[in-house]
Amino acid sequence: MGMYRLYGHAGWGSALIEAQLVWYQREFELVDTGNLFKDDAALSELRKLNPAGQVPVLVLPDGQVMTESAAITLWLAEAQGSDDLVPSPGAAERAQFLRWLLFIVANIYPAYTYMDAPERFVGVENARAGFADAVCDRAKGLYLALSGETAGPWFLGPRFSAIDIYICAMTHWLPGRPWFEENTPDLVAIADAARDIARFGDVWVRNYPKK
Ligand SMILES: N[C@@H](CCC(=O)N[C@@H](CS)C(=O)NCC(=O)O)C(=O)O
Repeated sequence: MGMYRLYGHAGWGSALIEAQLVWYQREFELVDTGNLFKDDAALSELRKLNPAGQVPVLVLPDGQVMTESAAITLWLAEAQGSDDLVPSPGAAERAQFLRWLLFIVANIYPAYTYMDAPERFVGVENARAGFADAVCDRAKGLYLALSGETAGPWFLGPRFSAIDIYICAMTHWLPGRPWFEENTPDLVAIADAARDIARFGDVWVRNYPKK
């Protein structure tokens, strides 16, 4: 089998896919895009692969380009013939897995597009901070909803899944670890436990040196 090529940046959404490739013990080349918010040339270059100008981008061994972390998550499980991270069709956890995976990428994840770079969306300079705060409040509400659905010890119950990988990565992002600790301790517990899984090697430390 050929090699995967993952475009990303330490700590960003590429960590979601990096963790899965490591889990599946697949060889991959990591291409650092740099900071897409600061480097316009890097952003234009990445847009040739992903029109949204975002990571993760995964080039498959046959040269096809894949984007969208949830699509990649589902595809990798199929390609591996594994239900380790994605409950198979017919599994009891399948419906809730799909529901909350899509909830995360369709509802929570876009908040970062807006709050990470409010200047792209709000022309009036002194309205930007308020806009970013409002988007962050929306994300907080959605994280609280996610937290309310946590079965424990993992999101879906006794069974680890890719949703726990999302929770691990995203609890290192805004609104910041202190907020997650105070408001969604169950998500933080999942993140800490995921970081301790030896099979992930140094993925978490590489992307998030500090909890
Ligand atoms: N829907 C996408 C979202 C990806 C995304 O928002 N990636 C962020 C990094 S965490 C990004 O590349 N942002 C750069 C930008 O928006 O310019 C997915 O699930 O893969």
